[in-house]
Amino acid sequence: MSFKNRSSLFTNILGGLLFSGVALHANAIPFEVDITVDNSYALYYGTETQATNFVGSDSDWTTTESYAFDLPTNNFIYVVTQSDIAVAQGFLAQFTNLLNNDRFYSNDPQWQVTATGRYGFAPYSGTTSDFAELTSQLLLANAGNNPSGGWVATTAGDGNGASPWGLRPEIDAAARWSWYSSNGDTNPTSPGFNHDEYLIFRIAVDAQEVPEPGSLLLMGLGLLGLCAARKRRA
Ligand SMILES: [Ca+2]
Ligand SMILES: [Ca+2]
Ligand SMILES: [Ca+2]
Repeated sequence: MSFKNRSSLFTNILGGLLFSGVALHANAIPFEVDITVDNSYALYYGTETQATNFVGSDSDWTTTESYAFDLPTNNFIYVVTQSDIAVAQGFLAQFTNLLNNDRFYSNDPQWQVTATGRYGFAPYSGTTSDFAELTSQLLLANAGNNPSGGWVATTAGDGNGASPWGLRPEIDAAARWSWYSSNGDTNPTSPGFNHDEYLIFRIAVDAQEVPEPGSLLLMGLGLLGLCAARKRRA
């Protein structure tokens, strides 16, 4: 390959990196979610003030569901949960950013939770009335006007593998079952108890999760430098 062709090759690589970097930065992050909840959940995402998308739901803690979706940057992931108020309850999940394989769990300290006090009214179907229910509860939580006094820290319980659930094999052993504690219980995942359910967990995923155009530019310049160095040696 002549230097001229090699130069244009690296110019194309640089252009491709810059183009993809800008495009990714502007749009969304592809996520894979592996999740189960004792006893039931629905997964949504949206803005800070509105649920906009329903991803899925389930009511069997023995099965782990897997979902893939593109999360618009600066959106929130919302997990609605409710238990049967018997034996134990918990939220166990892992979230993988498919751009860079970064992974966080249901016990990540950046999660927040809010308690609605609306046991039996969890929006589990993604219907129009469910979006209205969830959005109205987001607004109450944002105003601090609900049983938990707004958004508070989650409380991590036992790790994946603990009794009574045993290991959920599709989820890393590092993940922990988490819940909201309404009564000071330092491990609210047992015994069965209504901690002002239903609950809403949320986490913000900001643009810093996405490779920055600046770092891609540096990578591209590095490739050009490598090309120039090779030419000098030849
Ligand atoms: Ca399940
Ligand atoms: Ca239970
Ligand atoms: Ca306990």
